[in-house]
Formats: sequence, C-alpha cells, structure tokens
Amino acid sequence: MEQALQRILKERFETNLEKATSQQVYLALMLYTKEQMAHLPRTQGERKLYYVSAEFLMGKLLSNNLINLGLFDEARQVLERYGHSLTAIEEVELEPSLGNGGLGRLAACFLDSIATLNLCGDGAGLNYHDGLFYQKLENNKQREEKNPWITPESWLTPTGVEFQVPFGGFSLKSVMYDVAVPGYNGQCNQLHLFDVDTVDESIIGEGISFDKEDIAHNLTLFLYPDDSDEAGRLLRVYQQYFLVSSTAQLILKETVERGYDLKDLHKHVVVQINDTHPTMIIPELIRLLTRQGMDMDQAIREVSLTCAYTNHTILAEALEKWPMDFLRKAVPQLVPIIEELDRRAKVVSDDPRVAILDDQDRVHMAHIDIHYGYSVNGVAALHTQILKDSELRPFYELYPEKFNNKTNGITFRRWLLHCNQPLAAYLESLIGPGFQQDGAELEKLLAYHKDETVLRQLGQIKQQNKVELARFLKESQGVELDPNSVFDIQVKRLHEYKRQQMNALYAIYKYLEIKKGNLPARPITMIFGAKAAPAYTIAKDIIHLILCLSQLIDSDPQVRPYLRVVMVENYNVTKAEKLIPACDISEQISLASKEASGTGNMKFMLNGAVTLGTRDGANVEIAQLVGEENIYSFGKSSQEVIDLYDKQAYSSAALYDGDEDIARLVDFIVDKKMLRIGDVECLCRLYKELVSKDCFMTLLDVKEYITVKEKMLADYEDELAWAEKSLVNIAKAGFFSSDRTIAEYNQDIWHL
Ligand code: 26Q
Repeated sequence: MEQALQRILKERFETNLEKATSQQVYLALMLYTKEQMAHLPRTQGERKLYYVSAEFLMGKLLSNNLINLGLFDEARQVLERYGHSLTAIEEVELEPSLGNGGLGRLAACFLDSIATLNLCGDGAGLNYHDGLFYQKLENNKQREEKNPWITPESWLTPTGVEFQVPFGGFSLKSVMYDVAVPGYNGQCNQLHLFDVDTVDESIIGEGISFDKEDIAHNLTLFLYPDDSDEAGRLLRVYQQYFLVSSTAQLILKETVERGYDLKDLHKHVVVQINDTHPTMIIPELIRLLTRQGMDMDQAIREVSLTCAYTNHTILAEALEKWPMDFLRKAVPQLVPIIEELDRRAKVVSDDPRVAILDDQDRVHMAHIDIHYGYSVNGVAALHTQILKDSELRPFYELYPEKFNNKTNGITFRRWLLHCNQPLAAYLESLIGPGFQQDGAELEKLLAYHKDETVLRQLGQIKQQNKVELARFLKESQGVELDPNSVFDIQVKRLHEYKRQQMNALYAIYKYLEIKKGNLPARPITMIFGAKAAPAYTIAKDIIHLILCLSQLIDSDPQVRPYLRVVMVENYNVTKAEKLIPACDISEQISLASKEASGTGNMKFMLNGAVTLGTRDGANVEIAQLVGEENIYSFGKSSQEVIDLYDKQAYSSAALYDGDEDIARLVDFIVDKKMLRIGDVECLCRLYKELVSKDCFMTLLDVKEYITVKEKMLADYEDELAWAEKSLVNIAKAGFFSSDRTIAEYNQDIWHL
C-alpha cells in the first residue's frame, strides 16, 4: 500500500507521503481504495437483485471501504509512519447526504450486508448533487443551506451507460455512475446512481431555492425532504420516474446481456421496491416488456413475479397518492397501463379500500405494489402485525400469502467496528473475532455479566467515548460538556410522532425541579440532533423550543451545573458515529404504533446504551431480547393508541385541564422567561398545538415518561448494575445485524 500511495501522490501531485497535505493523502487513499475494489471479484448468480430506492444514506466511505477490504489497520500504520492520522484524513471526506433518515440508512446497511453475504445484488438510486439540505442553527432556528458533496475526484465512477427517459413533451438523457460496494472479506457489488447530464447547480438561489419547473436543470439537484410542499410534488414524480425508467432499462439490458430471455424475467431478476417511491417501476417494466412484443397478460404476470415491496410507514400522510393529472402531465405513457392495472384489480375485488384509482382520480402507489408484487413486508414484528390487522387488512384478507415480516438490522461494520473501535477491540479480546461475521456470537459476552473487571472496563470505554464526544462538540460547535454527567441522547429526524417535544417537556420538568432546589444525583446532559423538513412548521417550532431551553439553561448559573440541553447542528451519519458510542440513555419514545421499526435504537443498544422507550417498532423486540430488567419501557400500548384514534377519544385539552403537573410543564413553553428568549409566534403556536390538538398524544405519556426516566437516572448511580445492563444490551444486539435481516430476505423473498 505504501508504494502505491507514493506512486499516486507522485503522479497526481508531484509530492510524497512526507510532504502531502491531508487533502492529498485523502485523495491518494481514495484512488488506491477504488483501484483495489475494481480488482475484487463481482458477485455471481442466476438471479440478480436490484434494490431500488430513492435514498441511500451511505455515510463517508473511506474507512468503511478500508475495513471491508481488510486494509484499515495497514492504512493507519502507513499514515502514522509519515505523521498523518487516519482520523484526521477521514475529516476531509464530505458525507454524501443522499437520504432523509431511517429508510435511506437502511438501504445503505443492506448494500453492505448483501455484498458481505456474497449475494448478487446492486442498488439503484439517484445522484442528488446537493442531497438533503445542510442544517444551520441560528437565532435558535433551523436555516437550510445547500449541501454539495460531489468533488472532481469522488467515489463516483462514470460508467458510460446511458438511457433516454421519456416524459410528457420532452425526454432527458440519463447517465449512470457507479459506487463500489465491497463486502466484508467478500466480493463486490455496485450502487448505480442515475443523473441527468443537464443538471445545473447555478440555478440554486438563496438557501435551497430553485426553479421547481425547470426539470432538465433541477431533476437531480436535491433529495426531496419527507414532507410535501405543493410546488415540489410534481418534481418528485419526475424524479421517481427518472429513477425507475433508468433502472428498468438497466435491468432489461443486463438480463439480455447475461444471456437470458425476457420471457423468463422473474427467474433471473428480483426487484425490491423500497417503500412506494420507486413503485412506478411496475408499470414501467410492463410498458417496456410490451414494447418488446410481450402481450399484456404475460408482461403483467412476469413483472408481478419479479417485484417485491417493503412498507416503512403506517402514517397515513406519508402514503403516496399521486393525482392522475400529475401522471398525465409528467408520464402520460404510464397512464393507460396504470388504468389497466386498476381495471384488473377491480375485478379481483370491488372493495374501494383496495382500489388503485380512487374516486378523486388519485393513484394509490402502495396498492399497485401489493396487487402487482409477490411479497409485502413490514420492517418489525409489531409493524407487520399492524399492517395485517389494521392498515392493510383488506389486502391481507385478499393475499395473506404475500405478507411477511423482516425486522430491520444494521451493519456491525459501520456501527461497531468502525464507530467504536475501543469497544470492538475489547469485545474481540474477550470473545474472539467471530462476532464480526456472525452477530449472534455477541451472546458469548453474557458469560461475563457478573465479572467486575469486565463491567468496569465497559464503563471505562463508555467514559472514554464520552470524553471524545465532548472534545468533538467543543471543536465543532464550541459547547463544553461534562463527561461525568449522564449522556441522554435523542437523535433522529424531527417529527411529532417521534415526540422530541415530550423530551423537551422533561427538560422543563428538570429545570423547574432544580429551581426548587431538588438537585439531581449527577448532572444530566440532554443531547438532541434532528433536521426538520423545511415546510413542516410544528417540527421547526419544536427545534425552536429545544434551542430556547438550551439558551435559558445555559445562562442560568443555578441550573447549568446540573442540566444541559444541547442540539447538535446538521445531524448526519458522521455525527451519529460519534454520538452513539458515547450514549448512556437511548431515547426511543415514539407514540406506540407510529414508528415502523427504528434503527437508531439498535445502534445505541449495540454500543452499550440502555433504551428508554415506548413499546413501539423494534423496541418491542429489543425488550423481548434483553428482558424487562435491561430496558426502561413506558407509555400506552399500540393497541390502546389505535383504539383511542378509532374512537376519537383522545383529548389533550382534557389532560391539560385535569392535571396541574402537566399544565405547569406545557405552560412553561410560553412563560415570560421563554418569550424573552424566543419567537413569540413559534412558541405560542406550539403551545396551542399541544393543548388543543397534540396529534401524537404527548400529554398522554408524559407523566409516566418522567417517572420512568427519573427511575433510570437513579439506577444509573449503581455503576456495576448499570454496566451489567449495558453488557446485556451489547450481548443481545446480534439479532439486529443486517446480515441476519438480509439472510431472511434472501431465504423468504429473493431466493438468490
Ligand atoms: C413521500 C412523498 C413525498 C416526498 C417524500 C416522501 C417520503 C420520503 C422519505 C416519505 C417517507 C420517507 C422516509 C421514511 C422513513 O425513513 N421511514 C423509516 O424507515 C425506517 C427503516 O425501515 C424505519 O426504521 C423507521 O421506523 C421509519 O420511520
């Protein structure tokens, strides 16, 4: 490696390892890694998987690629010899922010596991030049900025593969870039990212504004945030079709090149549709096959046996329904096919709840997937159960055999081996390296659950990671944290159902307690990280509340020594990798039934944090694995919540009026002290929302939340007992390896 790096540095920059800047060393390492990956064997198979997704939240690639190639230690040693640190070199890399959150990060973990298991499967997505916006925190508010990440030399490799994508009235050329996806000690797959060659970053104005109608120039500028502003919705349809038409053309081209007859498509191709964003690939494949001479019946049959759909949400507002008028304008060629699919679905069932086209001329994207795919899966046991029992019940009655659960997972390469090297090394010294390939081996750790030396060492590693996080936050944001305080962390997209506002009410509770003289046994550091969709007003108000509380507490010498509230700016994968290893308390407090799975919960657990959570999503499975004594659960059950919605029986006003403790916390949002710091309009709007609507039932669970959190903080003081909980969490995290998830996808759905 050393020689290769010297060669690259000489050829590119007329320099060498001794004199090179961090930037140059980074580039040399990247080019070297790309060379190595180009020589890896490609996975092979009679059947090939295409994982199609509007988002792939890959995170930085250098270290993970080095780890998977088995070159990480060598790289570190070579650099050290010349006075460079790999950690400093990593800083140079820009994170590609090609995802919003969970769904995009899951796709990235899956690519890692697919390659690691040597399965023949590539990803297909879009090459957004500015990805998701960059979040600036200013005047206690979020401001969005563009977030460019593509540099002249990057992990993208031009392939020369091009397709023409037809839209109503014009067509665009699609060019394909590849990002190599090496498995851990394995072979190599690709992530294909499609781009328009006419995209023009100069049309971006103030912040992230741009002409939404200038499709040829804007198509791959931004990833659309998980919320809708009307103007962008049509652009979203153009993006989706561009993705699926490019992917469908690639699939047919590759299938023919591999020597197969398109009549046997389903024997050689599996398309996994990641939520409904790529759903149009179903009518698009049918369109392309019929254009090649296949008759409609056969094309529909073939495609239905090829496509499988994953559902990631039960929030009604997130289920995509496109007005037929949008499709008539953007993709008129799909309209007759969708109408035909709708006619046929109506023959299968005349129940309007399963229709593709509804009486308002809207297309229900998920319904296309369920009628015309062979598999429908949820992402955690509870989530899949809710789909069967309520959300998709009429479909489950029609097609029970299509429904299956695949509980999410995370790649241990990134979320343990890379982000927590001290813990990974210590685990290896105790139980050997087997857990790196087989997560279940982490259970060997249970043998040490009463071993004081091990428990103390685990506490020591956590402490070291907290010091490291404090150093990072001091450098990056200028905030000083006390590593001896409890680190209580909630990081995830901002959404009312995730209930960051409930956590903020706890901050208010603790603030008022400290003011009364009830001091905590140990200082508490509450850390938040969250982006709000730019058009999601209440989410932005919640960020404002958190930042105002942070300012209020920081400037109060009576409270500041005991309580801190910190919001990390621009939360992303890179920051997650620093926050998660340093966490004591993992906040997973969504309203039961609303979080399909969550994957952050798994990352925290794997890194030895203890969960404070509702019985929602994968928290339910975490609780079953670790046992009730190693998790802090609270809140109304999903069934109770579903019943409350059904009967429209929830009233936050009644809870507020009937309970002084609750009223005191909510009232504080508009206390004089807060209004002096914050924006009156934002704080009042949020106050009103909580008192009169509270769509996600914050006030229902807030008291029990506070009680359980207090208990947890008290328990934290018994160092050994806490370390034992931490150990059990690590030991039981093996189930959440995405290697296990992917093995299940392959066994039950893909059959690669
Ligand atoms: C829809 C229409 C228009 C514009 C954007 C969207 C849109 C974009 C992104 C809708 C949803 C998303 C993202 C959803 C998501 O991240 N879901 C999460 O998926 C994770 C992986 O399965 C789960 O763990 C989380 O529980 C789930 O919230």
